[in-house]
Amino acid sequence: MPNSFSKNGEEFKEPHFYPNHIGIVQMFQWPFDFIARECEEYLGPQGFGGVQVSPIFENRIIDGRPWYELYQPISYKIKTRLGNETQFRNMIKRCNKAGVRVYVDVILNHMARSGKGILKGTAGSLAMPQILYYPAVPYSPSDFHAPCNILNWNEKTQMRKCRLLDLPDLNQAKPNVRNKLVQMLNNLINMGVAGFRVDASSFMNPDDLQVIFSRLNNLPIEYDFRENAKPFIYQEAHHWKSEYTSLGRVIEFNFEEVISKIMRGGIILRNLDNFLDDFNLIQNHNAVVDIDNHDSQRTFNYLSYKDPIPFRMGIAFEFALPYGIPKMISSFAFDSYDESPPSDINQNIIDPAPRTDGNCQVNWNCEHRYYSVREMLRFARSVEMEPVKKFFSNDYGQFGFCRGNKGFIAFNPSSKDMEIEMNVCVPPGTYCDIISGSYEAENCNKFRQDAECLGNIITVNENRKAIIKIPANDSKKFVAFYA
Ligand code: LAG
Ligand code: CA
Repeated sequence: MPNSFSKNGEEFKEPHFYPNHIGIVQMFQWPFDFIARECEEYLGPQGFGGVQVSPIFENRIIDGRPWYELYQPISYKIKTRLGNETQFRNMIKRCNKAGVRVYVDVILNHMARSGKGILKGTAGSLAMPQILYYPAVPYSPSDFHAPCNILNWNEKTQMRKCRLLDLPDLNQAKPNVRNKLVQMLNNLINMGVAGFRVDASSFMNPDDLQVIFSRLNNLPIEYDFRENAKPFIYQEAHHWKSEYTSLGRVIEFNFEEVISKIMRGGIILRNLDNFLDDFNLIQNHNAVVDIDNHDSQRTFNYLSYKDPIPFRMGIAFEFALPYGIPKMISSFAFDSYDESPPSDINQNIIDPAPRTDGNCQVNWNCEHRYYSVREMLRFARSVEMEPVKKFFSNDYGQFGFCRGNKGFIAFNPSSKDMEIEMNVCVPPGTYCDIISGSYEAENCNKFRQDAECLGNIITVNENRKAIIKIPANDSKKFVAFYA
């Protein structure tokens, strides 16, 4: 068979969503069983494209069980607080059956750091990080780079060969390391996983990654992947992005910052014509975007569940803009960086199961169940590939735009009332603003029926113009409707 590996990694840039599905939800720290149920009960029926599962492999147990212990692998056995291999396989089956793809957050850069003496992982395997022995893989000292710390974050070689946060750094140029990583990834592909978020990509040499990715299997056709389809790859690369866009997609982190500034009124969006250049964003077909993720939630003061109004505006803008693959996090509430996901006294993670009022169990945020998210998903699916047109903005930073003649959205991030007659592109008639609709309970179970409009009615005249009214003190601060 000819080597089908292309120079631009295009075969790794397809998310393989089922038809009429869109977007990825990072189910941060959700156990497999509960993700499976959520795929069936909510994510599939609402048209979400896929879920990103937190790291799945046996990890070092850290006192207090901080969420980040999952980022310290000890072996490639699937057994952690999120569940075991049987549960993992079951989740893949059920999510796919519900029309939702599964992507796994994989750690190829490092292994667990040392603790007190010999470590015992969540699957019972032993490891001796001080002397670089991980017998359950197995890895031994020659599989790692010589120990050094990253001191200068602008120095590429150091970044890639020294330790990130003191974590023993795998040498991906070694045949044994490559074999183990390829085997582990192929094993997941054979189980029906649709792709990977590659953790800490900029801490690895892109040439090594390219070799590893080129050895990945095709996705199995039993799960309705087309023939010769390759896994979707999106890399966590904050540095030297352009070196990674030829391998797969890259998460465009500048997007988070830009959107938080726009929605908090710190930047006025003048137009969308040069959006990518203006804000230094990578090309559309290379990008995965989000408003926040588990790191930025804790590290930066960007938008998150903690800032409800602009956060919802940000997600809406993300889904309304035809840029990259949209991703969002479904997270848990926290006060301190280290906090464990909601757990019981036996340290088992608590079922987020939505209660009868539609809200999730205490401290599970369930952002993916926000009413406005659900409606924006429908908006995005109904405007399909239509281009942005008739962008409008003013000196207050109020703005709006159409998606072809199919949909219109407007935002008022400012502290000034907005009442403007705009060209909204859709045919004359009356439309339902999907955002002002009652929020009964925030994550309510009540779905908008096609016949009823819970929100404001917008009247579009013969010239395709309508009055768009968003008071400064509006509880949502944006308006959207579609034909
Ligand atoms: C990532 N991207 O490159 C993840 O998105 C990020 O969440 C991971 O760090 C990091 N790479 C390594 O996979 C997380 C936590 C860190 C945590 C690390 C390892 O954000 O805080 O470090 O996982 O568990 C923790 C301590 C450090 C300590 C380290 C080693 O916070 O102080 O040096 O463990 O013991
Ligand atoms: Ca490295």
